[in-house]
Amino acid sequence: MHNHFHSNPDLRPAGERFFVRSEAGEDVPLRRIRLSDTPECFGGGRNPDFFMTDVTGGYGAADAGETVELVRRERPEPGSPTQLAAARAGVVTPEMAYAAARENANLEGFAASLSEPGLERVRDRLMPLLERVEPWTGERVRARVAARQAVIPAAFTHPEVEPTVIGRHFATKVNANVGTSASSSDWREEGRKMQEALARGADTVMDLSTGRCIRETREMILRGSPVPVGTVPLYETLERAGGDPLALSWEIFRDVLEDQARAGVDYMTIHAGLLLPHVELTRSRLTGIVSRGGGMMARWMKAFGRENFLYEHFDEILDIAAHYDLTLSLGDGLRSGSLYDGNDAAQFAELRTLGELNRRAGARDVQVMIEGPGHIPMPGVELNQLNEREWCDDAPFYTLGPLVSDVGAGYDHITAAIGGAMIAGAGTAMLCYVTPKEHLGLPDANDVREGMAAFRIAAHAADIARGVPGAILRDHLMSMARFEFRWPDQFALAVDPARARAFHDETLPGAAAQKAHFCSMCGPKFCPMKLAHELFKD
Ligand code: IRN
Ligand code: FE2
Repeated sequence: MHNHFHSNPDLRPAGERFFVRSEAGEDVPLRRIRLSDTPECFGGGRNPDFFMTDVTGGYGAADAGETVELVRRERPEPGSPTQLAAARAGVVTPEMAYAAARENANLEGFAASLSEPGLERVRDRLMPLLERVEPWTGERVRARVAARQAVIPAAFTHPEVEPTVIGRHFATKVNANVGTSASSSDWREEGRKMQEALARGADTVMDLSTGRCIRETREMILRGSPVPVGTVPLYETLERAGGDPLALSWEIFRDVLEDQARAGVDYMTIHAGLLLPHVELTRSRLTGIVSRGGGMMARWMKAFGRENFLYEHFDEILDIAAHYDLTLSLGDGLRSGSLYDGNDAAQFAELRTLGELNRRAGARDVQVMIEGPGHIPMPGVELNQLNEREWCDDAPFYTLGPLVSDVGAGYDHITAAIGGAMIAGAGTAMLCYVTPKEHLGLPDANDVREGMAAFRIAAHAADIARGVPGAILRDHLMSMARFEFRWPDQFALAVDPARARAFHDETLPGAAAQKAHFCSMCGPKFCPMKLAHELFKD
């Protein structure tokens, strides 16, 4: 099968493509945003270039309508040492070097740009922020991977992948889910959603297809995604079992696992921590089991009175994971689906089991992330991160929100981004986005855009809380642009530049408005920023 991905100028992030060289000699894409000069009336002077991670692969560089084929890089043979095995042996892999260069994106070139002439005013303000910063190196990434505090999901079978590192010491990552359901009509639409997610900065994508054409959809996403791709293999297992949870079996699951790993999937959600005794704990819940994978496993276990076959065969799962360097994302089949059920006995019993499975995976050099909730009232959010760190030995935590209220229907990207910002501020490594369609229907491309914006904001707020080097620079540059009425710079630095520009131009269109010292919120006479400039004039 051949895929044709066309680049779309509407889906191009701000700035221009810029490459840095990793320690291993690979070109790592960043985006460079050039800012305009400060107007003379505000003292004049230049402004530094700003750099950002670029996850758009071939799409971000190609001309409009051009067909894009992703770069395919050399990958180690299946059976080679995993990233974890290499890290433990003291080897800095090209993937670690690549990921380090990406983590330095905000800082790359910034100091150099700041030291150019004409930047004195900006330099006085921002240089102190760069003084204590220690850039990432391949070696520093290696140490975190070896300590199992970070993972680099990059299967040996996925040549298109541009490696990234996930862990609480690094910038908070955001995953976007795409994929068909039985009620969606066109699986090719998922390719468009993937591009939308990348344009808005998705660090990984998961293909959660459950509808027809599961394999075609996955193949399209794998060959078109420059970021790590995740799946939930239980979904295809159910499809192969004819849609009947009672027909699920270890044998079918194992075949799906092999097939998906061979196809290039970088990480997989494995619902192995939900045990038979845990199922009983959900009887008194308000919303039972809301995980799709968890729900089918529980149905199978209860019907046969048998233990979870993913738990029973976990060692065999580890064999396959070690062979392909498949990162396991240990699933939270018992995450809470309502505030009422938040942090209950079932949820935490499963989390303790995930800790045990994490240790077993570590003994086999298999990389692990731990999945987390769910719906949790605000005062209970942080406890999840604290328990995870203690019970799962500081393995990267990957959460779905959590949603801090159950009444957000139509706006659940907001309830989830609130909890996401809180938990990532406390150390969660990756947030699974939630779209406005959550609980209501399958998201379309516009929902992907909204969900990504909400979660990029949550992740960024958390990065500032965690003191991720350079994260706050973008805010300071934005504020300078705002105070100096540099409208195009404000658009370029915004989370969704096209949205910012469109909203501004809606009421004040035209070239003159791009320089006006006010917007339509207050008008020319009432703008407080304009007045503030006059405050210290004499
Ligand atoms: C993330 C954290 N907890 C759950 N997730 C995501 O939810 C997971 O990565 C995957 O995208 C989806 C799995 O859902 P079920 O099968 O557990 O509902
Ligand atoms: Fe929910």
